[in-house]
Amino acid sequence: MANNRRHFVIASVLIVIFTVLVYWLLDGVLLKPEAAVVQAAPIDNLFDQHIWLIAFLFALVVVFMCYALIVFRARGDEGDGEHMHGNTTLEIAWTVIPCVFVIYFAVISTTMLFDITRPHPDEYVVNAEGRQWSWLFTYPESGAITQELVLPVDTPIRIDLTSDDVLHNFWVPEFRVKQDSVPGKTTYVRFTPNKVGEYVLRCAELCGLNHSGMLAAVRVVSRDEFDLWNSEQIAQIQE
Ligand SMILES: [Cu+2]
Repeated sequence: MANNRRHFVIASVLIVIFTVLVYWLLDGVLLKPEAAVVQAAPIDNLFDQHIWLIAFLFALVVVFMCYALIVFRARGDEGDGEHMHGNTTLEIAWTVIPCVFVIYFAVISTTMLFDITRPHPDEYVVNAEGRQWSWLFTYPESGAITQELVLPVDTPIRIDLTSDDVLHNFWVPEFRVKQDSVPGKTTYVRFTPNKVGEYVLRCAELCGLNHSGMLAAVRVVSRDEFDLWNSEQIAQIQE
């Protein structure tokens, strides 16, 4: 019995060490692009919690397996080991513990989804139409039509998405959020850019031959620069 406890203590310590190591490796490999919207913080936090859980589950399986293979290997004895039938405590544990994790992640994911998709009273609206294989942006406020998406920083944005043909998907990796554009209906994606910069909008729904080339420039600019750009667009329309 004391020996069993010793094996569990050693395996548990190894699991903790291995979990931290796997998390560190995954965190280094899965480099997220820089975050450029307010909504990125809770999304990245959720990613992070998932990566911890993935690292722990991987460590749990691999450490127990390797430990058993090495420590309990048969030394010259090739007969079957002792058979074990049913263990109620173990079965309850491996049912309840994963359930708790699933419920926990369901609750925090749903809460976050409601939180980041909630309408904002002062949101600035831009229409984006996806078509094989380009994007077209319309600014309802000014009537401007562009191929580049220009947005003011620190302003809640709502993009109303439509499609001219097949399914497309609005995705700027730095903005984290993602939304399909669906023929025949309007879908919405909301975010608040908080970093001035140049980004690339990529279609993230396989939409045909040139899907990978379905890109558009996204420019997040200061409020003043946006107002200037906006008045230039209005002047062009009036010409
Ligand atoms: Cu596509």
